[in-house]
Amino acid sequence: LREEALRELEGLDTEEALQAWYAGYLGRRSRLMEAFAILGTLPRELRPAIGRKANEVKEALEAAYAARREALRQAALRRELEAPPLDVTLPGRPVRAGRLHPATRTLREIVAIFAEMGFQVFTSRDVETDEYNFQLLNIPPHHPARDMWSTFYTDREGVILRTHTSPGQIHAMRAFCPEPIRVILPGMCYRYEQITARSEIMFHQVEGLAVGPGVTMSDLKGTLADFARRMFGPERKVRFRASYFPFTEPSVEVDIDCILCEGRGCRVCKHTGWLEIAGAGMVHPVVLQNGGYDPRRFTGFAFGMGPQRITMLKHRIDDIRYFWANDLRFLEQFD
Ligand code: FA5
Repeated sequence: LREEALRELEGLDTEEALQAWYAGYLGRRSRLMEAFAILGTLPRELRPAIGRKANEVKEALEAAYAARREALRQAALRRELEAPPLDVTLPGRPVRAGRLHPATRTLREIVAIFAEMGFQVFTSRDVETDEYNFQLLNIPPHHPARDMWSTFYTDREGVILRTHTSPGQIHAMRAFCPEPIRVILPGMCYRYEQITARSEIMFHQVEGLAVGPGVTMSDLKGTLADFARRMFGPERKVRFRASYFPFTEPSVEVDIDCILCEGRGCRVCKHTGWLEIAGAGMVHPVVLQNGGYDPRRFTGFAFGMGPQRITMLKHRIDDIRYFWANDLRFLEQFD
């Protein structure tokens, strides 16, 4: 047994093989251990000699096992030391830099343009009350204009997700009153709508609000025309169409002329050649009053634009669903 075990041990060169060898020759079920187990059943006079012999074999195998194990460890160490050294001058793996989401980039661009015109950013909450989202904006319960905004309601009575950034107008007025105001309010809005290539259930809006003595409709037109030219280039035409919002009077919708050029040909986008970018108007006297201002002394203008649609126009994106789809093939195009 001893000869056989030692011969086998000589040829082993991995840790796993060594373990298997140990279990086979020195483990609880090995032949050697069986010899110890049956020692008590042997005739009394044979026991000391056989016991001694078995112990000798056990000690010899254990010593050989330890020596072989140490030899293997030394060999592994030698191999490691002889291997070529790590070249610390090799170029490292490139770190993939992140980039801003196209929606964030447009928001920042819009904020920067309005900042140049003297507007500061005012932030307002996403989870609103019915009172701020509708009633204080001159839209009482059961007013038919509520149909313009399909609303996400919550379990809490009167608590909703804002359908537009306009409730921020009331928050801003109440924060600034009686001082004049020139703010923009960027933020996410939520509508329970059919998702299509042009409409999402969540999208950004940038609200604008200016309140002061003698603010007029021409201030509104000048501000938005100037914005459009800074954002889309000096040749861009801006069109104001009469419209209706309960919180502005008069109300308008703002379009810019829209020409798409691809390859050799240019075409007007949509059929009319105009693309709507915002709703706007003069702040309704009731809304001014709800914000704390005396409508006989103060007037104001407000607008609400959709930066996703503006980004689509600027980068010729034909489907709004790309924005929140987290598809890197889309996102990586905006460097
Ligand atoms: C409003 O939400 C008014 N609060 C805007 C306003 C503010 C008018 C201040 C007067 C004074 P409207 O529902 O039209 O209006 O939305 C404004 C803009 O938000 C739209 O022009 C569009 O660009 C964007 N928008 C509206 N619905 C969606 C949608 N489902 N997906 C993406 N963008 C949208």
